[in-house]
Amino acid sequence: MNTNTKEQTYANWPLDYGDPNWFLHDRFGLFIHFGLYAAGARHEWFMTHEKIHPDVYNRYFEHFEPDLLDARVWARAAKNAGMKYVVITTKHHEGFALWDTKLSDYKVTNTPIKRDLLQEILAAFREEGLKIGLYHSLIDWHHPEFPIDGLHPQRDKQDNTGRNMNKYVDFLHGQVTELLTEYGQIDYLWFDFSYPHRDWEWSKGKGATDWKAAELEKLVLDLQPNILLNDRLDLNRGVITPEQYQPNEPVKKNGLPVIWEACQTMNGTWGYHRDNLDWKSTEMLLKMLIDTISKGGNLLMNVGPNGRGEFDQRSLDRLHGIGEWMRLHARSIYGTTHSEYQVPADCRYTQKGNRLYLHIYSWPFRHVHLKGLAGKVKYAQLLHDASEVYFRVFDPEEIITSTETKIDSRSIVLDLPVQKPNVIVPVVELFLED
Ligand code: JFZ
Repeated sequence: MNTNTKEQTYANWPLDYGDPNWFLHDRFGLFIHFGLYAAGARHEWFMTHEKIHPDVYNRYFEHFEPDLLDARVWARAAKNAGMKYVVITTKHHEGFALWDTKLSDYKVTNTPIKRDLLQEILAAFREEGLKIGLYHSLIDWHHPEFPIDGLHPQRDKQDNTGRNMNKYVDFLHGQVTELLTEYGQIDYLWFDFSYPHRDWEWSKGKGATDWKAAELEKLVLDLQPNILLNDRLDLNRGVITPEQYQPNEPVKKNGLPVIWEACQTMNGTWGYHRDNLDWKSTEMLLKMLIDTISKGGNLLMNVGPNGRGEFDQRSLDRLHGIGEWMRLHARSIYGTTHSEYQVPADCRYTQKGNRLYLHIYSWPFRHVHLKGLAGKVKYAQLLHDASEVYFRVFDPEEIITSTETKIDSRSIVLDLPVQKPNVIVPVVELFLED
């Protein structure tokens, strides 16, 4: 018998990729961008924004000493916010390694802090039961073999004499091998990023061929067969990663659903940015989380710790607010997904089997009409306090058709209190007939 007939469930998930079920269940992760750019404190791209030469950028290396970094505090903050996995930058475009790599001197153990911070961080998050993801930059603005292109800090030179991409690729594959052999089980690898379509005339953007991406992917799967991969290797597979925008509807490809994960900042930048004031409110961030799940995706929410190794108070406040909500509403998030029911205005549905969750973004005056649910709801309650919500079903014979009230015969109408409950986004849990 041919056992090899299993079909793909998701358009972007090859059968030889790891089992994504934990990821689809867990829904909510913490992204951490931490590197030398924390000290510059003005966006993780400032090395190239300001065209800084590695010799000058070295000052951040020489002064990198996040002495207050207690990874257990980070891990607890994530866990209390309801996050179930973490994705931490091992190396960003600046090229600095947050672990004790043997392939370069440009690493955390050669800075004043001297410690292998990656090891501490992974241990602490595992201790709190979170799954582990690594962000790894394909781009490297420090490595002397990495060919200069239009994104590179030294782009004004327009000269690649002495730079050999093959040598850089060996280094890239070598560092990935270290990360996947010396740091225990890695659940998710988040490569960043490919830009093959960019063209500056004197240079082109880099993509799958440049990274030897198919080879790299095979290496990763050989070393860690259960690992999940994102889509930024330019191989047209893996978790799709909308960045700093929310898809408008559930994401599909060739008629099949896809696995996707929005990544979002709290203030528009990924690395710590001292003077940036573009902070989203806790309410906006929470609504982004719910919105993502209602469209069948995951949310990876970023914190950029500061140069002392602490989460900024503004980030902590937001994580805390989300955590308060998650404590009471976790079951409308974990294991849920998009619902096919037509959602009323200013609301989002999530669904898990016969539990349907109505998230009310804008509190209405006493009634919400839910289409297509007549005869299908056994019981309804507010989720945060398990208080019953009355609802009425209208028999088609008894439809009220005065000019004021026209009720769709297939709808139910919820009776809500006038006062909005004291939670950021109230949720009505609807128990559907089996
Ligand atoms: C990338 C990184 O450059 C950024 O610093 C951060 O780590 C984010 C999560 O991922 O963001 C991108 C990716 C692609 C482009 C720009 C930013 N692009 O194609 O211009």
